[in-house]
Amino acid sequence: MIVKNAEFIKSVSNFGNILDLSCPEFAFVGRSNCGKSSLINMITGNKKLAKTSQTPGLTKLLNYFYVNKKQANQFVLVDLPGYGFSKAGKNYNQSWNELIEKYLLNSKNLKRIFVLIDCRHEPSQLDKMMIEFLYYNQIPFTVVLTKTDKLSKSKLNNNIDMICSSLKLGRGNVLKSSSETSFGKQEILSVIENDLTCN
Ligand SMILES: Nc1nc2c(ncn2[C@@H]2O[C@H](COP(=O)(O)OP(=O)(O)O)[C@@H](O)[C@H]2O)c(=O)[nH]1
Ligand SMILES: [Mg+2]
Repeated sequence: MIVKNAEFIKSVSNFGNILDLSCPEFAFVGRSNCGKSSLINMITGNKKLAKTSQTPGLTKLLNYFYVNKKQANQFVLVDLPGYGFSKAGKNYNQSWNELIEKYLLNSKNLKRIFVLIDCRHEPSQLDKMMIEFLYYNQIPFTVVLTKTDKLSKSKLNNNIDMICSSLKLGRGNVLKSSSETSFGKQEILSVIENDLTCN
C-alpha cells in the first residue's frame, strides 16, 4: 500500500472525548519508549507527524491521525499512551488503564491493535497482560518487535525466540521493524490493507 498523505487530527485526554470518525482505526500500544510514535512516523513517511521522545512516559493522550484521507483506502492511526512508567505516579497509571481499556473495548471503528515490543527486552508483565486482555476480548492484534537495527542478526534471532516463547506466540506471528531503516514498513501496511479489504 502507498501512503499518499497523513495528518494529525486531534489529541484526546479522556474517554468522553474519544472520536468516532466512521473510518477504520488501527491503534499502537506498548510500554513507554518502545517506539510507537516513531513507527507511526515511519509507516506514514513523515518524521514530524507523531512526537517522539527520549524521555519516556510523557504522552498521556490518545493522538489521532488520518492516513490517505479522502482516498478509497483511508484509515486512522491512534497513538496510545505508553504503559509501565512509574515516575508519572499511581494516579497516572490508574487513569491510563481506564482510558486504554475503555478505548479498546468501546471504539467501534477499531480494526486492529499493534502491540509494540522493543526487541532488546524481555516482554514485561504489562505486555503479557495486554496480550491476554486482547485475546480474552477477541480484539485482533499483531505483535511488532521494534528497533531491530539495534541488534546483530544472531542476537535478534535469539531474542525473537525468547520473546515468542514468553508470549506463547509462534515466530510467524510477530513482525519485525526498524523506524531507523524503515525495515518492516510494507509488512505492517499490508496487514492494514488486508484488514481494510477483508472486513
Ligand atoms: N535505533 C532506533 N531507535 C528508535 C527506533 N524506534 C524508536 N527509537 C527511539 O526510541 C525512543 C523512543 O521512541 P518513541 O517513538 O518516542 O517511543 P514511544 O514512547 O513508544 O512513542 C526515541 O529516542 C526514538 O528515536 C528504531 O526503530 N530504531
Ligand atoms: Mg510516543
